Amino acid sequence: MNIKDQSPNQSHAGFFGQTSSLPQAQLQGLLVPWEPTVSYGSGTSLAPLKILKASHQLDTFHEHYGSLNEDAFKITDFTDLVHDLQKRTLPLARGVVQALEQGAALADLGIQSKLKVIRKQSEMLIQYIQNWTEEVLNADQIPFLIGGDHSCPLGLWNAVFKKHPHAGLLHIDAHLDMRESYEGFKFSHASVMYNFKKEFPESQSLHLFMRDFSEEEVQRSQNLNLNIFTDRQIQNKKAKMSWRDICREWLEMLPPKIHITLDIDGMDPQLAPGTGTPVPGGMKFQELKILLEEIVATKHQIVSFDLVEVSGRHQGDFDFNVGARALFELLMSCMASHKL
Ligand SMILES: [Mn+2]
Repeated sequence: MNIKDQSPNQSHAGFFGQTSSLPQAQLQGLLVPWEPTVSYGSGTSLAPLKILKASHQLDTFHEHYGSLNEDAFKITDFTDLVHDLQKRTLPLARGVVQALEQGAALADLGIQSKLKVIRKQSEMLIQYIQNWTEEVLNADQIPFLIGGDHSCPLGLWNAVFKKHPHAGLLHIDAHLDMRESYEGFKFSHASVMYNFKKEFPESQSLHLFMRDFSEEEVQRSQNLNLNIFTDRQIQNKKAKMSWRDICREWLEMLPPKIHITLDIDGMDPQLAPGTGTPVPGGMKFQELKILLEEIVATKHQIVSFDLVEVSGRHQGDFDFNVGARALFELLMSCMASHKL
């Protein structure tokens, strides 16, 4: 008899009711509640622990993959370190944004000195995450990250693509994140893809459900050979083809090893109303599940993944419920792609 079939999870339990985890677990996750430069809404720094709480409500039996193997994953909390770094960046970032909104110039010395401190703190965090990821990869384990905003996973990507230079990046998002900087922030969530492509210009990448971007971002993307499918293009495709066939077509464009970065605002905002920069349109939850299933079915391997921008600015915990379910799908398909 399955105990969890009859009683709720204990409140202090880990993700998905995990009561203990093995240090040598095959999948190693990191909670990074970082949002140093958040632009519109705020609250994604609360996400990791709220997703954790919401994950207790899930049934860990998956219709397609079977039961979650609790011994196969371990999640490390980076909250203390992140909060230490963020204590300095948040007031400075607010100061910069307020000054810019009041018409100050970006070149203003006061603004530049604040930006310099924020950049330093961001670089420290990126380096920490990169070091952690390298350790995980050196132990032949599989890293994943729960943000936080979209600037969080850059250190993880750096380590993963150094280890797997021929991996592909699957990017689900409403935004291209190809700004050179945003509001002066070099390591902004809106610049993460630009920073990545600068480091790994040859990497193959697929960008799905894009629907909010600037002309400069599009031009920059064309120069760097990004495979972009906008929400509009996807809706047109869906009128002619089954979703599974569309997924198969995309997966043929990607190498065998894949990193997945899921910005929750790539999904339909009805699923994530509290995210920082919601945009109408986007991916249905069932479409995410099928895409992940097809990754496994076509024998691609998920070498790492991240889930970012989950937030609940308004009320209730629906955003975190969806976040926990998206995390569950990512975990299960990642494990299945490694036959765990
Ligand atoms: Mn986004």
